Amino acid sequence: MVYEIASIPGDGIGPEVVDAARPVFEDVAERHGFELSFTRYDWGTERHLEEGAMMPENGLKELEGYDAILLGAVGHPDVPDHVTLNNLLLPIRKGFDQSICKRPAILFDGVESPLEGYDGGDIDFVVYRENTEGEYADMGGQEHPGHDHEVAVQSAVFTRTGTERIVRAAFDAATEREGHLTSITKSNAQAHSMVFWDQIVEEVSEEYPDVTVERLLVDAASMDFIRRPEEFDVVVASNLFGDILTDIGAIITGSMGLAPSANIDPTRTYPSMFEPVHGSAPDIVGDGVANPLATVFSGSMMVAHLGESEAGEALWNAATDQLADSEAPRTPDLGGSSGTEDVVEDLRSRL
Ligand code: GGG
Repeated sequence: MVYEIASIPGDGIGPEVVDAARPVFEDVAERHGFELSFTRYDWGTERHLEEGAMMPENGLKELEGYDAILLGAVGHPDVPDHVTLNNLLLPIRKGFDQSICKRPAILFDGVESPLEGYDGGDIDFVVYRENTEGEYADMGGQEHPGHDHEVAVQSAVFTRTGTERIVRAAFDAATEREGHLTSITKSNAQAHSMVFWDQIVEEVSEEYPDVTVERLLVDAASMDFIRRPEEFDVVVASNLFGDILTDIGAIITGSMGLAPSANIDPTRTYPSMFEPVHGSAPDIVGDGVANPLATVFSGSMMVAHLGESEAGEALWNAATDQLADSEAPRTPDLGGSSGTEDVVEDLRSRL
């Protein structure tokens, strides 16, 4: 079996981690009797600076036939972030109906949390982030530039379909994990969209009598991710809240360099996309020290999504074994002094 993967390394450290992780993925595929065939697309801000667009006009059409997409990072100091996000990452998520964003936050054995008293295994939750609407809806506008009455409007969009879809996915995950669900809103202040969200959680919960539901406001949740992270299991949140909370999830579990994510089209009509949670990290570009493990964990989720669950597990275990080994190479974000390639070489020996 050959799986066709579109690789979009993107900006900054994106190419460093995606290109470094690729041989690890190819190795694991070979050992498990399938092939991953990567086609590289040099889309991103360099292209935007040279040609005026992050990707070609027919970019989505080009990607449509792939089995999956592996993305690195977007962002460049010379290009406003709303340009990079709205012209590559978000069109792919929205165009391919990748409505479910799954982001695990796990404190692995051998990794130190900045939170005192937490050891490997103590933190293990997953955030289900709504991924195609909410506060990321491209609706709004600006008027009267340069006048005192200049105005900007940005609307958030919550559809019943979109909200039910993410809430149901989170309930399914809680059922599978035999765990509980925390739903995050700001429904004390946002009396339309977030009260609607609460109402849908309430309705869907009736289909899942075995799942206990906790409701938290996003401000309280931000504190509780720090104060009692071990108590979370499956967390469901809107697009913006999910984005913010998963950065907290990444940092309390040791490093942004370890946090993976999967942008899933649950209908499998389109390719799903896998990407590290971290951005382009301009401060370390070219130093050869970017942590490739978030990309490796994302690749593990990709391979499992393709139906190769044993290979996905093998990748995940190689990375967690490495983290648990105090003699293994570590990049500076984890307190080590090794480079990206050292980590990859060691990882390949563990497959
Ligand atoms: N790894 C993808 C990346 O560069 N993400 C940066 C970012 O700002 N993402 C925002 C989001 O996930 O909504």
